[in-house]
Amino acid sequence: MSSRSPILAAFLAFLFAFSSCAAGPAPVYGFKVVHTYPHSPSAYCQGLLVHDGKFYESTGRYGTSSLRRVEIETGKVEKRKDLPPTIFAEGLAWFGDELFQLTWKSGKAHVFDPRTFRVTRNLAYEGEGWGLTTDGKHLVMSDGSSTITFRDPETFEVVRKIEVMADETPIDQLNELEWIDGEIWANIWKRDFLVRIDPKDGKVVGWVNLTGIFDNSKIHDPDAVLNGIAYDPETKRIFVTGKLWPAVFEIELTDPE
Ligand SMILES: [Ca+2]
Repeated sequence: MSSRSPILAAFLAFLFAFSSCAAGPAPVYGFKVVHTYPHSPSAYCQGLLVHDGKFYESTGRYGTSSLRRVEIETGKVEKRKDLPPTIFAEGLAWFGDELFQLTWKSGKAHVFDPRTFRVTRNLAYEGEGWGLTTDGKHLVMSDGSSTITFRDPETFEVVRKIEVMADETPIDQLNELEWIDGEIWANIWKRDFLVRIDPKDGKVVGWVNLTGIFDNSKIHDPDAVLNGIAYDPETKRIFVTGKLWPAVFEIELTDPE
């Protein structure tokens, strides 16, 4: 019995509660794995994206934080920049010709040249940094709460905020993010579900139940949880992984349960 079962049971009960709401619950999609690719088991994934057929990954924790470019098919780390041990790296987004990497509690985003991995500038923000993605116009950031913040990529100033709500309930602990076909998809810390969010108003429009995609009980680390979503708009492939997981899964959704 894995230690996360009680959490999962509570979350399923929470989802079930919505099914009795008059407004009707958001659909809960299933999944099938169409490909499994290797992933470095020492990569504590905090951010994952696809650009030009490669993964770009941000890994976290103090002492193991890095920025990586990874070959999708082999998991080979083609380029890597290790960050100082005082930095706990978080979400990652590609915007324009730059890579933006959050830090957890340093209040600072590093901006990298994606070719050299050199830091070209730093941006400041208040509060914690968790997940990051882009809608093509702004950077879209989570901070562990139920709020998602849209920011100007030039200045990092807040443009607008949404609160993620499933009917009347705020969904917090929003973690890694990905923009997929006009929606924001988010990991929720220590949950096996992805939440699909309408970026206009924060309304939850769906869930993806990834229960059973990987048995993380073999990794003796309570933080080795599902985290990391990447979408390749060119091939319409969706990838998910976890912190310290040895695999990245390419998934397709199946009809709602
Ligand atoms: Ca992502």
